[in-house]
Parts: sequence; C-alpha cells; structure tokens
Amino acid sequence: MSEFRFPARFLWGAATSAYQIEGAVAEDGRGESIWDRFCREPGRVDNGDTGDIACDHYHRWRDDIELMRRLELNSYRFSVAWPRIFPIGKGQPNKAGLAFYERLVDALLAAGIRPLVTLYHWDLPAALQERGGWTNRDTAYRFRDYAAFLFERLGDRVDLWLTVNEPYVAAVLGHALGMHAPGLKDLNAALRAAHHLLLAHGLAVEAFDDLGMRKTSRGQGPARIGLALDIHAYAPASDREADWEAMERARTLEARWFVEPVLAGRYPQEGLEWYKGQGVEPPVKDEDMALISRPIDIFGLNYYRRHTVAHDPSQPIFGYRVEVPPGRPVTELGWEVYPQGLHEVLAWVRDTYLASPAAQPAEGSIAFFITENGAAYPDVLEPEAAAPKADADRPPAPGTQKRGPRVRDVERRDYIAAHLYYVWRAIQDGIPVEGYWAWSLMDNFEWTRGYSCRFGLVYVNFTTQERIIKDSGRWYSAVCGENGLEVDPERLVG
Ligand code: IFM
Repeated sequence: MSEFRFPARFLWGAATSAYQIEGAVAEDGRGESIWDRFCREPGRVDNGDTGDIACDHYHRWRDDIELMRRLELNSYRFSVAWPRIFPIGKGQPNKAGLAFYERLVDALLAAGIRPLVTLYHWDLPAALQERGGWTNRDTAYRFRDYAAFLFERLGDRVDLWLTVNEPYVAAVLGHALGMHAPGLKDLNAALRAAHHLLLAHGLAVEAFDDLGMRKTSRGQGPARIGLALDIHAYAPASDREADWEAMERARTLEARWFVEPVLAGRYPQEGLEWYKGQGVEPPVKDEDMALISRPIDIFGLNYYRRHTVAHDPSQPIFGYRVEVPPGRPVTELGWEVYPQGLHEVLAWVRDTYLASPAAQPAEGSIAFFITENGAAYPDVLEPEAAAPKADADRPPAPGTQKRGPRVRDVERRDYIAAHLYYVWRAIQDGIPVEGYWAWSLMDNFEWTRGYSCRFGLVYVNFTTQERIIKDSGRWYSAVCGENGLEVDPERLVG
C-alpha cells in the first residue's frame, strides 16, 4: 500500500441533479418539466418509476447536508431545476423556488461545503418543449435569462458554476434515439438540440461576463464558470480498418462534437461531413461559434467507462456498437471499468485542445474538475445486527454493541479508489485537476432505469427515505478528510 496525497485545497465532493433527488414536483409553484411528462408515458422508464418523490430531498435537504458533513465533503455539486425558478421557462420568476436554493446554499456554506451549481441537468420546462424545446433557437436565449437571474441572485454566495450537463446525452439520447426526454427519434432535431445547448452554454457565459462575475483580471467578480461533458475512453474492437473508423466516428460524434466548439470554436470537419451524408447540418449562425467558444475556467469531465467500438451497419443511425472485451470487469449496467481511461481522457483534452498557445482562455488557465465518476452495483442492505444479551450490571464489551444496517459495497469503493489513483497520476503529469465529485451522493432516480440501480455513497430506502452511509461512503470520508488515499497501484480494479 502506498499513500497518494492530493494538492492543498483540492475539492472533494459528491454530485446529484435536481430531478434525480428532489421530488416535490408539484410544490411551491414548480412548473412541469419534460421528465415529468416523459415518465408518465407508458414503457419509457423501468417499472413506471418517476421523479415525483425521488429522495424527497426538497424536504430533507437539512439531513442531507448533515450526511455531507459526515462524509467530510468540502464541496457539493447539485443542479437547479429550471421549472422551479421559471415555471414556464420564462416570464415571472417563482420566489418560492428560488428560496429553496437560497436556503440550500446558505446551509451548505454554513457547513463549510462549497456549492458547485449546474444550471441545466436535463429538466427543461415542459412549456418550452411545447415551443420546440432545444430544437428552437429561442430556448437558448431563455436559458441565458434564467442563468443571468441565478447569477444575480446566488452569485454573491456561489463561486463555481456549470452551464449544461452532458449535452450529448440531452441532444442525442433525447432527440435521435428516443431514450430520454423528450423521446424523439429525429436526427435533425438532435443536431439542432445539440447546437442550441452549446449556444445556451455560450450565452450563459456571456451573461456571466456581462455581470462582471468572472475571476480574472478583466472581470470584477470572484466566480468561475464552465460546463460538464461526458467523455469516454475509446478503443477499436479489432485491428480491422472498419472498427478503427467506427471508433473515430464514435469519438467524433460523441465527444469532439461538443469539446471542439467550446475549446476551439469549430465543429470537427469529419463530423460535419458525416452528418452531411445523413442530410443534416447544425443550424449555425454567424456569431454562434464565437459565443460557444467564449473562455471558460472549468472543464467538467464526467467519466465512467471505456467504449470499445465495433463497426456494425445494423445499428440504427450511427452504424456502430459498443462492446466489452472478454474478461474485462463491468458494473451492473455493463459499463467497462477502465480507470486509466480517466487519465487518458484528461491528457487527450489537454494535448488536443489546450496545449497550443492559441488555445483558450486568453488569460488564466482552465482547471479540470472531475464532475462525475462512480458506479452502479447491486447493493445488499444487511439488516441491523442484534446486540448480544447484555449483562444488566456491566456495559456491553467493545465490539458487541448493536450494529446498524450496513452496505458492504467493496466494488464501488475499489472503483472509486482506482479512478482517484489515476486522477492523482494526472496531477503528477501536470494536468490541473482541482476537484473530484463522486456520482452520486445518494442512490437516486437513474433516468430510464428508475430506481432499479444504485450509484450512491449513501443507500436510500425509497419506501421510508432512510439514508445509510455505505462502506464506500465511510471509506470516501476518510479520503476526503485526509486529502489522499492509500492504494496498492499493482492491485487496482480494471
Ligand atoms: O445519473 C447520471 C447523471 O445524471 C448524468 N451522468 C451519468 C449518471 C449515471 O448514469
């Protein structure tokens, strides 16, 4: 075992998103979101689950902050539900919705936990969807207004902001593959949605600067902003040329399509050509790429797995499938556990987009935040162990006290430990990673999988809403508290 220490002031956190944990979907004036509607369509979500109650965090946020304290987190990433702030996406703000986040932020700060706020984690106001949602350019401008409102109201207390989370998933799974809300199967819609999500990001960054919030010599404010992109590691399924091409296509359409506009102000040429071959193109207007590539301070990386890509013309639209090489470890969702991929992706982003002097930002440097990383495993809750009969006159002997319920999630602990080791390696290689947010603080609504799989450091009983810190959470609290971990690099999972 060796000890791997992290830089002073490293941010140790856990992440959640509004629809996945809050519940209270019809309370205090919250408007409907596209996920409320999607969940009610038969067959969309496993078991007919919805986010109506989820983890009831809207009512239990104080207890949840206490859990964060016990986990020794010094940061917490959460998202704001746009329909709580603007129930129909625009117009009059809803005071009660804002008040919820003000209370949450104040209590986090009082507990010494620094908020990292995501503005959009997929819960678009349903009223905007009725006008085309992300396929409508106007939605990006409504997002700018919503973002500016939050910067003004929370910007005195929140200094870390993310605009959009995983625009690839929102655009492609939501509009081309019909797997996420709003459930469309239309490639042109997906490309429009992707562009408008990127534009929304750029417009929000512009609003941030207009309000003087940025922490640079140009701006007046103390805050930093960026976005969170999901990027996998990639490998070809074989040495066949077709598999190499399929892998490059996957990387281009899933990752480069989003990284390149933000960091280099252009769409990848290969991607434009591929989409053109499908008869579609992004609806780019003159000023768009300059807006989308406005300097950011935070590059948020959500990393979970490796995609081993095989050419497969029978697959709809993109013509490739993702495989797991034989014998490789997988999580409950069948995702390959490939921790060194986290280092590979960080190095790829830095070397491809940030190494040249012309790379943005013009001043200051981009920090990497690992905004999500974690795994679903089939947790088993062991019931409370009965205490042995006590001698009435004597206190119970050490180790014989009644023990609470327990989740021995060794696999999740090993998954996180291995990934943290590669974060540490990346830092040694000069990649400026400033924080790590485990996905997720607690078990929650996992989109189309509903409550059937668990990602939390904290176990949630969805009937009673009882929370139980899993063994992985206890272990993670020691890592956070000690600002480092002990692992044997020769024996890491994956
Ligand atoms: O639960 C999701 C999260 O909302 C976005 N990133 C991936 C997680 C696990 O699937």
